Amino acid sequence: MDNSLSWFASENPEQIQKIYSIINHKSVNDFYLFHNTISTSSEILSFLIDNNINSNFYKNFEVILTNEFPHINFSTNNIVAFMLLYYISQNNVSKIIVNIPTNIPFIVEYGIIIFFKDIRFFYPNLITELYISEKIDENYDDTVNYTTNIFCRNIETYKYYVNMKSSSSSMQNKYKYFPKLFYIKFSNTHDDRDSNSKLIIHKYKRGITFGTFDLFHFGHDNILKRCMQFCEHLCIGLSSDELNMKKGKNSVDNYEKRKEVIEKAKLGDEIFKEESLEYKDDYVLQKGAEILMMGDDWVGKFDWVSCDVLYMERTPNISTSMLKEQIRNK
Ligand code: C2G
Repeated sequence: MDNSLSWFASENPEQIQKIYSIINHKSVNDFYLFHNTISTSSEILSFLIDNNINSNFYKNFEVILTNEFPHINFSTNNIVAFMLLYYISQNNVSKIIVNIPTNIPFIVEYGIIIFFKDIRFFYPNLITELYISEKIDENYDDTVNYTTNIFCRNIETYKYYVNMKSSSSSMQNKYKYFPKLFYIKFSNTHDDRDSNSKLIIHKYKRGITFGTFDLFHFGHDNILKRCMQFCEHLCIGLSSDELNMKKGKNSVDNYEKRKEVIEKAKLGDEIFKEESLEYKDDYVLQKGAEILMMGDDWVGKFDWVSCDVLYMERTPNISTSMLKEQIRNK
């Protein structure tokens, strides 16, 4: 994640300065001019040369233009996107994070996300992430097709996108590549109290997750692997047989068996016994966890703990109860 470029984030002022200086390069004004006056790619090239625009830029444009990609519409925004693409190629950027805090001017909010399409075309593996507090303006709905991850800062927005995702198959492929969705609740224990400006830029050192993990299935495997992507050291609170009884979830496999399966699969770094749902914060503090991660069947339920909390989508079409049912019907 070290090459990540954080847009509007305060963590890496040097990178941000660099991007701003590219975008604010004086030639941007010239590009505005030619957007109105020039239409073909050869004219654009000669315009760039005539105006003695930084040769580094047009060298890069040349590659793009000689291939004559038909989908490119040379709007002002695309020219700025080219600059961004140039920056990405020169700096080996692997991820772009766009933060859309609330209460900032419309144009600044949305300026960058419309570039995601171009970025996806030239760098299909580059990760694009959006942090949002409310739903994206409908004019930019298309952006979801080119975003890898959406981090919602509140449950309402998260639920809005979950619904949109589940209905997207009936929307004539309008949203072909729907992003992965997260609800992130940043804790207020950080020095910086404005959660609007917080982003996940680096892996957390220590993370924690909880579960029964009975009749271990690929939904479990999937969530534990995703948890591991967010932290360097993952503690797994495996619910005790007694707690399962209390939850009315008598497990098929006992604690030792469930623990052994996770260990053998080499998922996580340590497993401990979860004795009560109410002790969440004690476990968080005991284990020094900076982030608690859960599937979204628990969305919003653990917002009260003293570390950041991340909820992610459950894997569809698989559950322990489904497997229990299948065993029963055999
Ligand atoms: N999970 C998932 N996809 C599935 C099934 C489960 O992502 N198809 C996730 C759940 O959201 C949860 C984790 O896998 O984060 C473990 O799920 P369970 O074993 O069902 O755990 P649960 O009984 O919900 O216990 O203190 C919290 C509890 O101990 C959680």
